[in-house]
Amino acid sequence: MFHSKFLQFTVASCLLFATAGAASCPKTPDLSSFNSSVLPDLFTFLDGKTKVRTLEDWACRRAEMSAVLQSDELGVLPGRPDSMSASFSGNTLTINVTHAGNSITFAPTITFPANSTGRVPAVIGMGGVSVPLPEELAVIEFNNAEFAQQDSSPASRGVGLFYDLFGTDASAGAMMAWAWGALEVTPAARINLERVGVSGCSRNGKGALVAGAFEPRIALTIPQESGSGGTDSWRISDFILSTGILTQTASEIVQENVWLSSNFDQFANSSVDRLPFDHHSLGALVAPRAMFVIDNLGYDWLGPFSSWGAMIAARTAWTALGASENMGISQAANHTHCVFPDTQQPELTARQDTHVVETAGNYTFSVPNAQWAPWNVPRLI
Ligand code: MCU
Repeated sequence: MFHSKFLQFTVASCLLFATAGAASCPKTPDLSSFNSSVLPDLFTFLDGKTKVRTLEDWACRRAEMSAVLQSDELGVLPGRPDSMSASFSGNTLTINVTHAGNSITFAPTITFPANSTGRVPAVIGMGGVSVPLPEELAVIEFNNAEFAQQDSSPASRGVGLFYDLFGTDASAGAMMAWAWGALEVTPAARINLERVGVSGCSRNGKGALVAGAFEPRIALTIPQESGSGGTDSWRISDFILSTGILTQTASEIVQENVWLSSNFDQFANSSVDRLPFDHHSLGALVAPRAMFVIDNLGYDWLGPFSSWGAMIAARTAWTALGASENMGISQAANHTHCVFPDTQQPELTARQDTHVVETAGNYTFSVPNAQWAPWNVPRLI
């Protein structure tokens, strides 16, 4: 049953974190010799010495992480297009976008709740939604693969509507392209823009996380079984593989698909320790907005232990911001990939109701926080 707290976290209070006063932020140094075998400290700037102590510091640190994630891994998120128009007919929202002389049209479907009137909260389905949703929500089906193809690497590189608009040499990998497109959808009539969530599973769960991380208008992010390139840590996944458990790593993922910018290849093909971030940093960009991470313990390839380590580390951002109740992680026992199990329903419902879930399910690994995230968590005010 739907309760009003679902997606109640309004975006207005998050805008502080969306932009940082670059002038007063510590300068990011040359990072060409950066190397860290543990997850980089969320609360120390990349100059290696300046600590994050205040909310203003966090806005700067958040901007720093966003910048390096874009430059080294995901590619650049473009700004708003030159012009855009949208019309809604039947269940179809037709969006025309023009930028730098290029035009595209795409047409997500929006299913409104029966008999709904006025503005309603919505969830953007990144390639569809595979978690049960309260019936009071509208569902926006975003065809992410049309926006940026994800069939194979390198053939899918630069293919799709995003690249028709911004050029085939745009640095954005497919996930960043989806993040851009997903939010062009939300001006739709009758959507309550302060109550928009995003969800997707597996490869589309990776995309849901990136959209939630980079779009401050998203109030609730639900990455489901997103694995490597999603909620997993590059470093922890490499470690797991080194123990003989077949887990997807950075060096494999860049061969498989084009979810990431080609700028990432240099790190994936040498050492992920050179990355001045990991996916706890990506997760932390969502804070303090709501996030519910859903994992499946049944597939080593998806690295659920890596996800747990990264997301527990990411969660320190919510703790520092006094919003830990907005971030939950749930790992269920083995079940078919992307088939949401009944066992997680109470947690999802609780999440939807109150944003409070943190459950390890049948998890058997210990969480080596001290090893991977050896930092103190400040309380930022
Ligand atoms: C979990 O996401 C991916 C995974 O990264 C790929 O290696 C695998 O091939 O496909 C997964 C997926 O999207 O399954 C639907």
